[in-house]
Amino acid sequence: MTDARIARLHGRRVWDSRGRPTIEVEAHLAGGAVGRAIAPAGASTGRGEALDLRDGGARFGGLDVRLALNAVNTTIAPALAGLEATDQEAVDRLLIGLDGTADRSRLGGNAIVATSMAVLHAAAAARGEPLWLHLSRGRPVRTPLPEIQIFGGGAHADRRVDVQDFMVMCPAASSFSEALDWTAEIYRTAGELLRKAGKLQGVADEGGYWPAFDSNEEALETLTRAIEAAGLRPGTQVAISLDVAASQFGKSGVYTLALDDRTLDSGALIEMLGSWIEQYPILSVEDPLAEDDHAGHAEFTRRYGHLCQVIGDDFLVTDARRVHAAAAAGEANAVLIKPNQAGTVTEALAALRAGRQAGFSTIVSARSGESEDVTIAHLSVGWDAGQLKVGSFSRSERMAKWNEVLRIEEALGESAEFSGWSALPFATTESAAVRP
Ligand code: 2PG
Ligand code: MG
Repeated sequence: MTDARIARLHGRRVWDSRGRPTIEVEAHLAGGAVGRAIAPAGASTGRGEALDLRDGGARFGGLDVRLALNAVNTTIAPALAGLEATDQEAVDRLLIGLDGTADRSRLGGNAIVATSMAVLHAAAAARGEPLWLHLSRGRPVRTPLPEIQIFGGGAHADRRVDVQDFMVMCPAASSFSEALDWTAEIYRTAGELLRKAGKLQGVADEGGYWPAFDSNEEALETLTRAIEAAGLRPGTQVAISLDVAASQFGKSGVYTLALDDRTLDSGALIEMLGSWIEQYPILSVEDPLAEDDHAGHAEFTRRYGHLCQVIGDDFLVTDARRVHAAAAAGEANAVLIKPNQAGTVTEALAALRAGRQAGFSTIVSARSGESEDVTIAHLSVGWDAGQLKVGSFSRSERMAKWNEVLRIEEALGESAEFSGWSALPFATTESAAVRP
């Protein structure tokens, strides 16, 4: 291993997949190793997330990042100089202390996460290892089950449909690459169905089709038909995964579905989602209720947690303490892991470990604002998360992550084990088969 002490950090402003400014950090180590990472950005954010610091004012719609960039180059860089890049916990502890706020609003969650991930990359480079291998520390790993968006909605498609993500998972595929093959056919077929119906309006923020559906349920019907038209069996081979992102259309137990022209209380929303679970091959539901609706989450998990994965995203914000609390209260059975929600790599790993300890499934996830950065592809394998959610099957900021996992799968060679059904411990092919 070359000398892994941090010699120099450099922050620069780059642009994300929405054409908005973001932070890239380069970490240069004493022995010559270099690591680089770019901060992603959410659109449907949870209240408990690390703050994405933006300048405000008129420039770029208030989204410029000069304050956060300045924090990297003038506050963070000198403070980290001389630290061992391989001691990620010490680096992240220092970053957290340097910021000193609960929501990372002084230096900016974007400045902090880009630095934390850049140091991680540099440490792997100093060891001469690919990042996934550096993270696995010799433990066995699996390639993740991908959750891939086919239709976009919610905050990512100007609320064209209320539900944010209509995704597919291919747990019966024999490998990660086969799961992508199947998804490619479904994505293409879904596009054809929409085009023929005159309902295709381009693609949403994460590359899924921006659909002109007349109801939320029409998306589920169309997706099920697309799976069949692609020659695959809904339920036994390919399952549907939803990100309801309910905080976007509900709070204090009142939910307004604009497309369906309905206002529901928690109980009625649970009923509606439950009827979808009974009618369609849904094996995963993210944020079924709003982030403030603990009782709703508990009720939904009690009723449907044996049939599907109940993921906390905005609800758990990649926070180990919230994961422990939700597990104790039976409010979820899976946790989304977003490094920029937690703030640092160490905190994201702590949330993943908390989930694993509680028997939750774990899903490493991208944000709606992304870039060519592929760190999360490596985290999903190196941490053996079991699942990876990146958005759709188009647009290069999404494909970069899928393609990176293909490279990792190839590097793993014969020993590459695909997580497949093992990522969904509650589901058996039999339990999925009883549904249409
Ligand atoms: C989510 C993410 C990614 P955003 O809600 O899971 O789909 O969206 O990055 O906008 O929070
Ligand atoms: Mg979400």
